[in-house]
Amino acid sequence: GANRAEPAGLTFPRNFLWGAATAAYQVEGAVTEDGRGRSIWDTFAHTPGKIAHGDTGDVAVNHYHRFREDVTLMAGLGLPAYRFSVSWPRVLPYGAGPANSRGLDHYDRLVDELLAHGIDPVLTLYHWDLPQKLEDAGGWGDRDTAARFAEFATVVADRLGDRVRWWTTLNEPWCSAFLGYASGVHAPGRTDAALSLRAAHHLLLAHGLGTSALRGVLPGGAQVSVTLNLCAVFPGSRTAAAAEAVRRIDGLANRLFLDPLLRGHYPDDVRQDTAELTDWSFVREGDEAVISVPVDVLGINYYAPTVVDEGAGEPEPSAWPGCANIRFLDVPGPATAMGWPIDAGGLRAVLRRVHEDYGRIPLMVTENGAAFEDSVTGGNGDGAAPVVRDPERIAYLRDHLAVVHEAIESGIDVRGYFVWSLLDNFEWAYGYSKRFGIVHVDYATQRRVCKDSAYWYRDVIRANGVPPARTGGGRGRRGQ
Ligand code: GBH
Repeated sequence: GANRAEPAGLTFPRNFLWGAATAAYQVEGAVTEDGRGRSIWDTFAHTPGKIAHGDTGDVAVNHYHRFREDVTLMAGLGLPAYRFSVSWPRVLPYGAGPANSRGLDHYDRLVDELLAHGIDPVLTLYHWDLPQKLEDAGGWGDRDTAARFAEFATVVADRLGDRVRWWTTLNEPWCSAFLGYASGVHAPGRTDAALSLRAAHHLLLAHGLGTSALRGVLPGGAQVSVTLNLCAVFPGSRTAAAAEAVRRIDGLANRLFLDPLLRGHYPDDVRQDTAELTDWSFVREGDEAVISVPVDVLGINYYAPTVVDEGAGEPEPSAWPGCANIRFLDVPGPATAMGWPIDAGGLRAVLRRVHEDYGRIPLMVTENGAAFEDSVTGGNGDGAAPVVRDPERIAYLRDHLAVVHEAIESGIDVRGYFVWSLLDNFEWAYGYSKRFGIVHVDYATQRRVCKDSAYWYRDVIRANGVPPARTGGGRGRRGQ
């Protein structure tokens, strides 16, 4: 029996899916190889002034060529699942038209390599790299892009559906729509608030058409999902104006996506809030039925809480259409290298909220993690093994996993958890300046070094649970 003086670890359900995540443009590199077309991120990253230090994804961490080494690394960490995304312009270089079999071959090899190591592939179709040709034709502002996405989904499912069980249509359509078309800090860098709302609708339509297309191709048992970056929105004061700010931001960040997906209609208040920007005529009869086609799982990405109040809004162009009188407050206390406050309570709020307001849909935390200023010590031919001490990341992961555990205990159906990210990588507008990996990458040499957090996570997976604070996580020290 357990010694009662010993602090208890947290044990997760059998079959809980542990993994780590990446996305194509952030890790692959090899952007001109094997017939790959250009994506909006190639164009954007090569536009001066868009990315910190002028970084691009041209080489990234060369995962396109190093995937075998990286799968070996995953196997060494005992990862049961790997979440990755497919580059649309590798598969359909011009967004439509004939598929590029050499592009598909890459994912075929990756999937086989994962399966050969007992790792479950968890595939995202769209993690932000729209073929440039489709952007030239109007991008997500154009309704046809949704139909093109369904064709892309069909091509990939035809090729990989016999081996991949977990499918996600879109990663974070909020980011694609509002960072891509409203604030312009992401590709394609448009700054048109009305267009961003059209884009959000066409992304959701793409999800619906894509899900139906997948259902037509995939065998029974396939799990289809969409991943949202849900916002834990808290009021900055106890005023009615703060509550109103919460309603508005919650509307744009969460309900604009959750309601059509899970209830079959857009929220009336969000339509009204944005009525000066658009008449919403881009939503056609039947679209909401297309969007609300059932999914098996809802993916949730969570990093940090948001606190809002009335006040001067974000500088224009803002990612929040119609929110010129809403202020985003700085949250006191510890923060990551992104400046994002650390508060696992936000994850608790998000999981509870979806459970309470949207019913019994199974959930999966498809991204959670933190950037810190990590550095390697040793390993320079001096006989000492290279190490990366990242106790803050271990603490972050432990706190957030404790919340996931608590949620499950309280009856919320959370099926899995993926750390963002397996590897340090191209952090979008921040380039290579921010490191989210549990594995460190030296960009000059492409050498991978597991951070302490990677070993800690390995022990979590092995135990199917979080050890009590202060034990575990030693670099390779615990039994193999
Ligand atoms: C995820 O995006 C991405 O899926 C992943 O590719 C990325 O590398 C990772 O997280 C780390 O960033 O200040 O108004 O923009 C997370 C994107 C960032 C979106 C924080 C919401 C805060 C609101 N999120 N952002 S705002």
